Amino acid sequence: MNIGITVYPTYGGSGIVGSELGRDLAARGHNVHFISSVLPTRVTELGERVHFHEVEMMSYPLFEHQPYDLALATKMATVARAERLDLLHVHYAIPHSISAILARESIKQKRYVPVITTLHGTDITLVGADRSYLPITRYGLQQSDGVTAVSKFLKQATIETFDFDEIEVIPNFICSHHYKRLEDSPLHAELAPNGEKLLTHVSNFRAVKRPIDCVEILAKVKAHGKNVRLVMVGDGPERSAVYYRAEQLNVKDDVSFVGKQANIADYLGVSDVFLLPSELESFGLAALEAQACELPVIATRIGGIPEVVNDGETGFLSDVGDIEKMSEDTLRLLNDEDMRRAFGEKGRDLAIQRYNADKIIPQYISFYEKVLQTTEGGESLPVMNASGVQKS
Ligand code: GMT
Repeated sequence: MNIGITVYPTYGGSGIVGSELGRDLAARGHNVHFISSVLPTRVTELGERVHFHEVEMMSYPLFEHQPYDLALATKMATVARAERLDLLHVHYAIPHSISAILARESIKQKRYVPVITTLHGTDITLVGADRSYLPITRYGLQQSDGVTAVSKFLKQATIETFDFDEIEVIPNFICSHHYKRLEDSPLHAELAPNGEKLLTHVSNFRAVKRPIDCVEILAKVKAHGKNVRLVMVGDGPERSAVYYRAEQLNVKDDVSFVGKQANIADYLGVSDVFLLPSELESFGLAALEAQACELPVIATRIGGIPEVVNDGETGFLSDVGDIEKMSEDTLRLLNDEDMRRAFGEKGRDLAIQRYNADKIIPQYISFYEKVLQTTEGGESLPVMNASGVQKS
């Protein structure tokens, strides 16, 4: 298949999922065309089957804000025709599904290019549910040729907010070869020079992730005399507030802010406990990546997290903001190495059994096939099997 993929290229889990999906589809023999403002961060190599089309923005004095959505729609339409795309798969509803629908409509006299929208989280729960975006988000859902959501929670949230239920749940995924425990990595000695245990948090430091709670937990754990450091991976709007709180709590020197990292698995692989105290998480890709690296997860019991983390088996779940319990649970794990390891092993087993790429990518391919079969023009297109071989 020739597949157009659009993601937010620099920020967040939806971009990671869309990029890794594209890379995996290319490895299975499909042609993937990324269409976005810059090359998505996880797309490190272009090649025979992985292409990038930059959205070009014209600046004009009359435009108070440049109309990215329209420029994206134009690029999608141009690429769809030039590369004979079979479908456009967009990640995050706003504005990507609207741009894709516009692109589809603008060229449908020539050929019909179906639009598949994958819902990731705040596109439904925060942005889409806001009154200013709700009607256009509903329109995007209704007009897409297929809609997927990354968790059962998100599907239910979409039904409740938008009264729209034609949604296939296809969860986030990991590559089990890439995410694993790393014994003897030099990074461990760098982050824990005095043999400290490492608590790690990975996010884009938005308020919804509550990264300040991580330093609160660190301070409480340290107050119990634990030799521990906190590794904060990522960057975003809350970073300076986190730093400030660490100073106030007198734990600033026990925190490593390592910024955005291309290879998160390097950090997860050398850590001991993962912290995800989010206010809302439709799935919790970071928790899945941590579990794949044998890290027990301390997280909140919200959104799709209970679908990913088994409370009392692969981590511990708490109410949002319950720093006391999250600190106690972290201490339980740090005080009991056998428990920490057992949780880690179970977490990796769960990640591989339920969420390995080998299981999830074929679900996307089957979904594409289903959409192509039910949309105009789909019958004449070659359909590949999961290995990239054309079906007869
Ligand atoms: O919805 C968002 O906040 C954006 C998105 C992102 O780009 O970071 O995150 C969501 O998508 C991830 C990948 O599907 C999920 O694993 C995250 O749980 C989800 N974030 C939230 O729901 C806050």
